[in-house]
Amino acid sequence: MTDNNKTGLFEIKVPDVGNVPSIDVVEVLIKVGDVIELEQTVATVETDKASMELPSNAAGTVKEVFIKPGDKVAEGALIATVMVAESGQGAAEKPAAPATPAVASPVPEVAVAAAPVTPPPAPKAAVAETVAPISGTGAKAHASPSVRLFARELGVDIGKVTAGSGRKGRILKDDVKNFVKKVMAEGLPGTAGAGIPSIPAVDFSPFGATEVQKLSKIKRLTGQNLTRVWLNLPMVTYHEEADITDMEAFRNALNAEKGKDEIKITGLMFIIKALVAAMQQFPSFNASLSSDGESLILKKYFNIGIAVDTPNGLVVPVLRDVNTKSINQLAVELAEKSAKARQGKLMPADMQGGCLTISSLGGIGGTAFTPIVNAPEVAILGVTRAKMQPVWNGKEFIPRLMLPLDLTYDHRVIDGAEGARFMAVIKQNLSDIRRLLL
Ligand code: CAO
Repeated sequence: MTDNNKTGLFEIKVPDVGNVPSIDVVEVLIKVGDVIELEQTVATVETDKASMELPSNAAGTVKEVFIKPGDKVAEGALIATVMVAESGQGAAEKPAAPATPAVASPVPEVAVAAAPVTPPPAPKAAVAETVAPISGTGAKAHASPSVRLFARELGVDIGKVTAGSGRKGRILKDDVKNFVKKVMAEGLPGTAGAGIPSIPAVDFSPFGATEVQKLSKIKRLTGQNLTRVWLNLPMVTYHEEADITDMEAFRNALNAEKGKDEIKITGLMFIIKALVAAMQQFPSFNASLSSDGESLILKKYFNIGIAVDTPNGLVVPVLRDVNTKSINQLAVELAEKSAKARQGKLMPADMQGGCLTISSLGGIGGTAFTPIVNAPEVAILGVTRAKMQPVWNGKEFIPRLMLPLDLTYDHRVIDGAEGARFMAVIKQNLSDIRRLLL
């Protein structure tokens, strides 16, 4: 720093903001050659407790700028140098004393809306001017910390509010309010739900004849639910195979004992049992994420949803307290519920309270698929068709019946390793069903 009275090169430094080790530079509002005024905001910064505007303690021409957005700085770091003329517009009124950092006090803003440094002209932008297309970049938004805070409180991405009506296009509170009003009334331009671009309508008539078939109510509701889940959950699908040769032999033996009119046992009953035994070992699979995403709600009951294919679409009746029921009971109950489902006679209560869902396509075929979690459940087990395969036992290849399993889980709740361990337990349980007695 030079002369601390009227002229010379002045340094603007990061002030004492309360013994904070690292300060994030959010925005730099000056560039070399700018003529700035005393108290004009030169940068906005954020600490873990507050965001604040740093005012200039000198009026003059910016000579050099030493920080950029994204930098982490400490108290006392040099922000810029300003050349102050002896008199007139560029004269410094409050140069800092040379012995102390040449900074003016920051204006901490947490929840208070501070007035802008210079009074803004009356808002002039029409609402439409403040709404950027969805691809608009938020990084360069020009707004004070209080306005940014206000936008954050409303869940508004400040980058989508452009052409602010303040000085030099600065975004004001009114611009944020107008943006919210506009979005509430019309949605974001060119977007469908969740802010993603909609698929444009296509006229197929130039290509050939078409016929419009209305979707069933179940299909429409299922579609909405699946879309919601797809957009909200980060999902991973993990694939595994279980050797069910011995299980199948036992199942066939049991079915051979059954009378002509008795319900036969399918492999699905063992899969349900194997799944519940694994859920008892891994409580996070028998859980839902709280709506604020901060905690897990662990369930002490074991209800399993079974996806059933019906002429009207997919429905998921729930088998309750599966841990207390025998394989025969489950076979009878599923036969009843899937028959009701196919006749469209399931009541809402039949489909509520599930903890985890199984989607079995094994009766149809397949080698693998990626089912979608039935949120707020945290996972879904997919099953496709078992087939005989040569398996190496250390000495020779032997024919074994292998069942493909697919586990999709909500990665916010389940880690990859946990998912793999969970599947390993299901695999063990199915490969040796005596384990289900343990
Ligand atoms: N591998 C080989 N054969 C299998 C099998 C598998 N994984 N799963 C079932 N089978 C066999 C059964 O043993 C049965 O054989 P038999 O006729 O010789 O006894 C036959 O396939 C038909 O079984 P099923 O489908 O009637 O009975 P299930 O208990 O296995 O399944 C139900 C019941 C309700 C789940 C099933 O009928 C169904 O609707 N599945 C479709 C689910 C669906 O659409 N999921 C997709 C949802 S999108 O995520």
